[in-house]
Amino acid sequence: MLTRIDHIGIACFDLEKTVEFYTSTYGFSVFHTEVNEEQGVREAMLKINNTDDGGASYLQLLEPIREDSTVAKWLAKNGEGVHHIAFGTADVDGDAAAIKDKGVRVLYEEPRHGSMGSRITFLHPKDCHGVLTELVTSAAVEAPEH
Ligand code: V0V
Ligand code: CO
Repeated sequence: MLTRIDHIGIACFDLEKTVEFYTSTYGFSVFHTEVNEEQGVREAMLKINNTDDGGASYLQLLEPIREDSTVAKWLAKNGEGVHHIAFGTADVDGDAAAIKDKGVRVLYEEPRHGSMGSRITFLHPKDCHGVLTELVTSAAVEAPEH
């Protein structure tokens, strides 16, 4: 079950400048930074609020680290802006399978490594009314048996 907005992914050309905007304009602070080699990004997570299921909601600021990364490709086409939304779930495997059964393309066979040790997968934007959609189980959650 999808229980919260985990994060909104925002693609940018310059991570430091974009972090500076979000911290100085709104007063958000950087909770975590990370390089994800597999996804071809470096990122800053700005925590917006805690949630009642023990998780939290973040802004995820993303800068590509390679020209062939999906975010670099998207930036070249669209410029900076909202790149994806991510829903939090205690069971990314189960929810991805159930959503796949409804005819939505799930991009990975198995969830991959995401921010802060989370497990993530993506749904194809063309099957989601133009929105690249990510499903996230945070590292703190024990995966249920399947
Ligand atoms: C592409 N399209 C999008 C889109 N990216 N539409 C909405 N939002 C996006 N972000 C559209 C694009 O305009 C095309 O539409 C069509 O999909 C095919 O796009 P493409 O440019 O030809 O690119 P593809 O097909 O090579 O790649 C698109 C997909 C790719 C979605 C398959 O971006 C992907 O695998 N994304 C998942 C991984 C990812 O994005 N990682 C970065 C975040 P038209 O022009 O044909 O109409 S990493 C992250 O979030 C982490 C680590 C985390 O949260 O922990
Ligand atoms: Co994300």
